[in-house]
Amino acid sequence: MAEFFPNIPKIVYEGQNSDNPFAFKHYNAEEQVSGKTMREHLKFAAAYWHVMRNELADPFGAGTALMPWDDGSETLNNALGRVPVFFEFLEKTGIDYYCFHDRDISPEGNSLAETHDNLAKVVDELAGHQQATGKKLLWGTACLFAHPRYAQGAATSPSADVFAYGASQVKHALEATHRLGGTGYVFWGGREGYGSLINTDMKREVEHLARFLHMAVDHAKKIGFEGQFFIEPKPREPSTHQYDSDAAACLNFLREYNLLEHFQLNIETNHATLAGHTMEHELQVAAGAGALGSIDANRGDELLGWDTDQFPTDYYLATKIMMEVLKVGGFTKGGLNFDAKRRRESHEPEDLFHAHIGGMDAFARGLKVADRIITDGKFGEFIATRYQSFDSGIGAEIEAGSASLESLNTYALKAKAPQLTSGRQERLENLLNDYL
Ligand code: XUL
Ligand code: CO
Repeated sequence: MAEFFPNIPKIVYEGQNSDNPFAFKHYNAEEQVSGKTMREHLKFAAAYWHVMRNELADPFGAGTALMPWDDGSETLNNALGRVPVFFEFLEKTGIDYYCFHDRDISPEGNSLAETHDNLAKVVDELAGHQQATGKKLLWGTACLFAHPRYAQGAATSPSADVFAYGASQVKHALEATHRLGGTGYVFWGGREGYGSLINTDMKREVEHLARFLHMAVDHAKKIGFEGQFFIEPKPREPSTHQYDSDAAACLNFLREYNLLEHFQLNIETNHATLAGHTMEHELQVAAGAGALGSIDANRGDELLGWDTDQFPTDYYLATKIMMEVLKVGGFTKGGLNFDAKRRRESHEPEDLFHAHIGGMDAFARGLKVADRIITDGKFGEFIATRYQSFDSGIGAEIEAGSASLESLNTYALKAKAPQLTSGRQERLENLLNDYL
């Protein structure tokens, strides 16, 4: 069998003292961390769009990525030829899962029917490689934002024909995900928003989006797809405002349109920061509604203000993320998808490996530290103590709903003036440093 990355060995764990750049320093797939292997905790996935399709162009210049296996054409043959390359990548990195958009894996045809046909053929090829390697699909999605027909949205387009076209694409992408045993299906509404309100009926567009998602839920039932639906929040880019702008907006939308029982959130770090939130904030908002489902792992750059999708190599970030994941009991149908791309300057195939090795090691380290922090219980105890006035007496009455303004007025008039207790933020920041 041809090797597409002949100079890259299978990446194995060598431990922290290794100076081999093609080895893991922290990710040891079979190592147990509180009752589960690292592989089971982390559920790493590679993004087909970044690994196989990202040419590393930016708004100022053409792509730089060297992809000797790719002839650059939008043909079915070229699409089929990428599949073994991707599976060699998964094998060598030891990444167990992957994610795709329909248009990453297969090209548009001359008609919609031909487009669907192309998809089915590549899905067959993927199924064969999954079978041979044991690799699994984490989630699939439909690309409803790249083609010019979706310039004004898909489910929120002012054109009903575009809506129908998008629906047709989702039908097939959902069936493809089902056929490949995907445990999830994602909606990221890249252009489901507006460029300007001057030409937009926002209320109508949001209602259309809800209709669209209900149709997907109904179709999943019909075909027996039991995977989890996810919405992936992002505030803007490419739209000026995206309706799924952050976790709170998504949850409100899902509740308003009776979709909450069918959806969880796929939270992406760089989207959180674009929304003006930390990743921990977005994860906690999702977790609070029982909707923390999956993660798109990456990071932004504080000096650039856009979705740079860099690889997550920051130990603090990975630790904070894994604390939230452990607190909800781990992933079920979701996982950690590297929705991350190399810099335009890192254009050689081996850079794909350095990038994923760094991300996997950061999350492995984050997992171990998060587990120690949670097991030690110091942060948990501090927070529990901080709120202990609600555990009994008047606080318990407030939480139980048995207090009123009247009863609290009577209480407050008799009670001593409230005393401030320190929040100890700096002390706790020092404590976090002790773990890292
Ligand atoms: C875009 C983004 C998408 C989604 C899938 O910012 O994150 O790649 O993850 O459509
Ligand atoms: Co993403």
